[in-house]
Amino acid sequence: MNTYKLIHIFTISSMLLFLSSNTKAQSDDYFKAYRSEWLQKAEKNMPSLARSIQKPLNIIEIRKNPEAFQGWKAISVSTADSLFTRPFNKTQPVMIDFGEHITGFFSCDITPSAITPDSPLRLKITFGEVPAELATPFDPFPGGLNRSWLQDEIITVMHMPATIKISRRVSFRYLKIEVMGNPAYPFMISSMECEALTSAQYPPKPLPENCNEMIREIDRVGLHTLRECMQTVFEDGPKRDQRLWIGDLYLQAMSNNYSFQQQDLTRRSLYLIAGLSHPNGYLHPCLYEKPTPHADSRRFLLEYALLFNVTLRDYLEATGDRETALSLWPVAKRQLDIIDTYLTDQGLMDFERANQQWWIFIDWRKELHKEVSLQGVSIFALEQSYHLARLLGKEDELKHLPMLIRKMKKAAHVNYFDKKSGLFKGLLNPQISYASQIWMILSGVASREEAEQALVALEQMEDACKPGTPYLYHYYIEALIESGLNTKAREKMIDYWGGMIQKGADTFWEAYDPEDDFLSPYNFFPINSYCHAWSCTPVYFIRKYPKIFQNRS
Ligand code: RAM
Repeated sequence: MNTYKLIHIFTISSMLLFLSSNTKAQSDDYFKAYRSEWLQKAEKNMPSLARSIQKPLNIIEIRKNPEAFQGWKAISVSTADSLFTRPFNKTQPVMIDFGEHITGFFSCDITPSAITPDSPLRLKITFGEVPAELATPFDPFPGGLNRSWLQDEIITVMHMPATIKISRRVSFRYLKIEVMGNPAYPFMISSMECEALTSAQYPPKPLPENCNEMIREIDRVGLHTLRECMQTVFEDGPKRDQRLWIGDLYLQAMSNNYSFQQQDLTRRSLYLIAGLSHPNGYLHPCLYEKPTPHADSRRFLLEYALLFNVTLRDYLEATGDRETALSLWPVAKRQLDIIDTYLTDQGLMDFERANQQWWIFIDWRKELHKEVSLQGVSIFALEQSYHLARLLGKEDELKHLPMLIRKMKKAAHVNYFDKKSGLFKGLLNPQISYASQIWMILSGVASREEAEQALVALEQMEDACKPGTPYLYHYYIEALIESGLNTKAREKMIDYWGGMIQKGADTFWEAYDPEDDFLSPYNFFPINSYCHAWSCTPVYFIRKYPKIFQNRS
């Protein structure tokens, strides 16, 4: 059984236990007084979607190439127009490149040619964000998520001419059309288009001319990634899961602050999350908008609930919108009770108990041990929440926090810092991971000197547990900057996100390991999302730190 399924079953059962005990104690609705107002505000902040018509660019072949990302390369063979004037070749699939990643509704016109059609026409259309999705057989399906996320659609055309509209919203750059069965008549695909959607309205100012070429490319692809994920909420990925996740929102919102500044979208997302919280007041990690907004109540994710507070603080600083921040302050305050529940007298988070009752995510790397990260992310959230309280004049409500933060930092240092190696490691598992060092730095447990040493030492450790997603890599870059390792932050960004570009990315990916093109949290790489919200943050770094990222070298 793959890790995703295991996590899933495990979290559902422990969650049910946790929820039932919690709801019994708190049978009333914690936010009864506010809920409907929050949901109304979410509705009021619904952004409009900008629509544009995108046309196909080229007919392509997808050829095997061991040098190419996942072993497949798209090669243009002619312009797309040539498809529209000739009878469709029934034996060979046709593959088309739209030239860039698009999210929207696809349609095409089918016309008979010469002989009267004597039977329905059946076509299979497969949409792919990357070339390998069109070249890899989907069945038998080995993945850990539902196969239905894969974008292959079968359509039956009863009469011609006809306009075919694929009813599901698709997310793709490439598509493949195959004729199914054996129609005894020629036909033509006389046109095709995609109505592309995004709520990102105002493109940010371009980077200065003299900015390094690769950084400009990273910024362009990052903006495109973010733009595609900006729909009527911040989605995690327009192909999959098309959902609002708090952890993704945190990174999207901060990148949005430095780019599109579409603040109604952040406001809507924050209000939705609050309005759909569990009756016990804790936040569900993700939610769906359709048919009507509802939360995914199967799983709770500990650090995502806490990251709501950090997102709210960022939002307040970026917008000065005290009204929203004050309205949502009770939510932020409630999330801090999660930390209290698992805090030992010593000032450490009780990892084993928390890990039984919550999903602690940190990264998709399955070997990762998360004890130290949990302590770090909890301290980080407490600090940020206190900062939020100060901005709102609410610090009196959190009087105990400064002392608690000091205690937790001290406990972390005493228990997790290994003086000999200069690295942080857990009590339950001696694993050295990037995640542990990152969270000990971002929480301020490591001194500046220790932080710098730990990050440098990590690189010498071949067997350190490395990030498997741009999500954790974001925090890595943040930790490098925090430790004064600016040049390294820049180099690492160019290596990692530039690495995706060199492998052909025109939007950034959900999972990426430079050494393993097939890494998939779901046991089947075609179901990975290749335009994924949490990977857009170079947009934030490049614009927030122009001195580090916007020079020529
Ligand atoms: C996946 C999605 C999402 C992420 C969660 C934890 O299902 O990729 O982006 O936030 O995992």
